Amino acid sequence: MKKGIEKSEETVFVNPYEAPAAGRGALLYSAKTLLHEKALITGAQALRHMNQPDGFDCPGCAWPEPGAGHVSHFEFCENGVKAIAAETTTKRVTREFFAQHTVSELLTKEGYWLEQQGRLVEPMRYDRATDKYVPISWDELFKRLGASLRALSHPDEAVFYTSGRTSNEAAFLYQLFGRTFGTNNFPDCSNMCHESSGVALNETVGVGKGTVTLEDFEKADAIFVVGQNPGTNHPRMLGELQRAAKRGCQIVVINPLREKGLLEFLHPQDALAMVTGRATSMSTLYLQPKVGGDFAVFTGMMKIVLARAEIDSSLIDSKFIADHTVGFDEAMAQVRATSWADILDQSGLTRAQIEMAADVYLKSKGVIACWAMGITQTKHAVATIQQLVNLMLLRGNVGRPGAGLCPVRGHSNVQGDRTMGIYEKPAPAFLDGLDRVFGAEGFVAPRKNGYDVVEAIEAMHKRRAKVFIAMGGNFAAATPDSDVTEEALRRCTVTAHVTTKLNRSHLVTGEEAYILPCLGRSERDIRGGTPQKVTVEDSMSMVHASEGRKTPASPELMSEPAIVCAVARAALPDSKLPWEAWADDYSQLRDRIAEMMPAFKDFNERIKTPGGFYLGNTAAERKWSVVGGKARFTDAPLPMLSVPEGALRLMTLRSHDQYNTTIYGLDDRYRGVYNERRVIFMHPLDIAERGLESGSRVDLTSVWEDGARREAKDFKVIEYDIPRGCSASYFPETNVLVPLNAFTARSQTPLSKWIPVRVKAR
Ligand SMILES: Nc1nc2c(c(=O)[nH]1)N[C@H]1C(S)=C(S)[C@@H](COP(=O)(O)OP(=O)(O)OC[C@H]3O[C@@H](n4cnc5c(=O)[nH]c(N)nc54)[C@H](O)[C@@H]3O)O[C@H]1N2
Ligand SMILES: Nc1nc2c(c(=O)[nH]1)N[C@H]1C(S)=C(S)[C@@H](COP(=O)(O)OP(=O)(O)OC[C@H]3O[C@@H](n4cnc5c(=O)[nH]c(N)nc54)[C@H](O)[C@@H]3O)O[C@H]1N2
Ligand SMILES: [Mo]
Repeated sequence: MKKGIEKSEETVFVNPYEAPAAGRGALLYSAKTLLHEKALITGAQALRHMNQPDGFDCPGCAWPEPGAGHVSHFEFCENGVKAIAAETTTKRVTREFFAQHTVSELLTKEGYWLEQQGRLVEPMRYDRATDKYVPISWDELFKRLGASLRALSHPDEAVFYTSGRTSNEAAFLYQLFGRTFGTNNFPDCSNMCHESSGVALNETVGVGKGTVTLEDFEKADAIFVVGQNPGTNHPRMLGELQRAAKRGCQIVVINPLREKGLLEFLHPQDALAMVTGRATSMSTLYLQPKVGGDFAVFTGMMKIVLARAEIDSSLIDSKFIADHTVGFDEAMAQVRATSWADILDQSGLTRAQIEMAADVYLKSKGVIACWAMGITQTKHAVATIQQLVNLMLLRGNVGRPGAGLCPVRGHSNVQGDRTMGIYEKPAPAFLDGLDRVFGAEGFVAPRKNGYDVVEAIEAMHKRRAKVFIAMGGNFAAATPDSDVTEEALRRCTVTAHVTTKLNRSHLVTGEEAYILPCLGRSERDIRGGTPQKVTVEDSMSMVHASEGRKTPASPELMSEPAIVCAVARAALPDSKLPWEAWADDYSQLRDRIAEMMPAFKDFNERIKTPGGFYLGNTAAERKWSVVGGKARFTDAPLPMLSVPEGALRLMTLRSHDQYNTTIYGLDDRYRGVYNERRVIFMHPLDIAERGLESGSRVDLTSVWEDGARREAKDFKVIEYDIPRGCSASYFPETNVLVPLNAFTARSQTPLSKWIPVRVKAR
């Protein structure tokens, strides 16, 4: 925030970044990123194939690509470019590199530095005697890993983690292997991400996914963007919001921080706008509740809807409520019983502000509600999402054109991985399907639920789990309570990572540790003499093919599906499943998936359509797969949140230059932060109250009921337009502050957006 900001309760907002979001800045940064990665030629070539019908899927985020009929222009964003530059970099982590650095030495390096070293090129084994990674042949690696798995006294001693970039084919094979081995231990990044959305939506509308498609965005009269920063994290979504804003759709933002991308936007591919510099102003209304205050906001809005409906009963969709839902009376009794005093106290907003949001809601026929981590990682995330569902059901805003629920997913195939069975609590129907299709080959699915992320850490810490295998991701850096998590990994007998680039998790080794380097999305994958495709599913249930064209970073790299098949064969020498055939021809596997899941009927045929095919969504058709066959209103009371005296609510979020734990650069352009990451955004009065000033260096300690000391040192204070009592900082640096036992009720998602912290001058 600029100097001269008024230090009053009524903060005057000054834009930290003068130019509109995206625009020329985005183009300039894209070119700089490619140059920095020394990937200008290869990266630029790869980009030509990204998100094109015969190309590969952008590994950035899960926002859909424009579907069939729309795929004409070059649809990419600055952060997609960064993801591709990172993958197509010409830098390499060679055996010489590992010979020069001990693992202990590499552990002292920042994640940013590790990422900068380039692509991993050959399989490696950790040699404890020299504390170095040394080369190992693929054959020997699979043999050892297989033997370690077979040596376990129970299959549940193995943990199979998945990050969300993994393709449908690799994910399906991975879960089939794990379940053939005998366990449902499939923790995944979803456990830390949209798990709360899955739980909340499954219970209320019977499907754990969003109910809208891109077409609904073209028809909506209002879009609510709650707890989400699309300017950085889903830049292509800004295009949808811009088109919507231009045709008069109302955009309401609910976010404690003023996020640049949600205020105004310049499309980098809009030539006229680029020349004139004329941005689309995005939001009709920008509300800044306290961190964790959303439940109160939705409750207040519902109180207003109910009050107005007493005068004009057409304001609620009584027919929809009667025909399609249960629980309306109880839920509304709860809303009526909640006092305005509590709503205003918990939200930190005025009644007039909540009234404005309710006005937009009531005047709009079709409303879409979008949300992401600003809700899912808060203390009462599941109940809060369900309160939003209540609000939407009141006016029948689920299951009709231009309206619906839109949890905006993170990783590009995180939704597909779940569809493919990467889930520690698989639905019995899914397991029955596996038994039906693979039973003849001796497969029997284990029925006991497995570990999620938090439980997996606990199990490894207590040595109940011993072999940890990761399909991508950066488990050590992405999870809470970093010190505890790292100790848990170190107590394993084996840690093994299928990965493209070096990260901290590879350095936090079990007794034995392996690096299994794999192909990235943009790279050509030839198996059995034929180029192979994989498939992914986006945030709106569109499944499409992805085929890399680039020469692989090294001839030694294996594809993720082939690696899984090889590990499976090594661990299960007697398995009758055709691992070798699947490794060489993914279409044979797709035929089996089609046989198992009706939504994937004619799978191989349908991925030939540009843009792919829609999996369908029961809630979008107003078919409710909930017990009783109706959508459910829920009646949770308003949670009364507070933090100890003097503490601030800390939310940990992403800068513009990072992809989760991968740090591409040190700037957060839209928030006006350059060349540093250890910052904490605070309200001017909270700064003054602590005798600090803008630029002061501080240490952060979290306050949690277990009384353990958790500290993150040396952060710079930045004045920001954020409500009193709230603060923000980047992850993964602040993950040391998130206690392992601090998670959301029912979804067990770590409270990355709800950490009470004390801020002290150094
Ligand atoms: N470039 C880039 N793209 C990404 C990622 C990335 O790291 N970089 N990560 C990917 C992944 S895995 C995911 S899950 C998504 C994440 O996408 P987002 O959910 O947008 O990610 P965050 O940076 O965590 O931002 C959360 C937003 O929630 C707000 N917020 C925090 N607490 C609250 C609250 O209590 N209430 C409300 N209403 N708002 C709150 C914050 O101010 C912030 O604007 O992005 C995906 N895309
Ligand atoms: N405090 C705090 N913690 C958080 C969050 C937060 O907001 N705050 N957000 C949470 C969320 S939403 C998520 S999704 C998780 C993310 O958790 P993860 O998914 O575990 O972490 P990433 O940083 O996305 O993983 C990056 C690594 O994936 C590997 N990789 C990249 N591309 C490929 C590929 O094509 N194949 C393979 N095999 N590997 C690849 C690279 O080694 C890279 O270093 O973090 C969570 N942690
Ligand atoms: Mo995520």
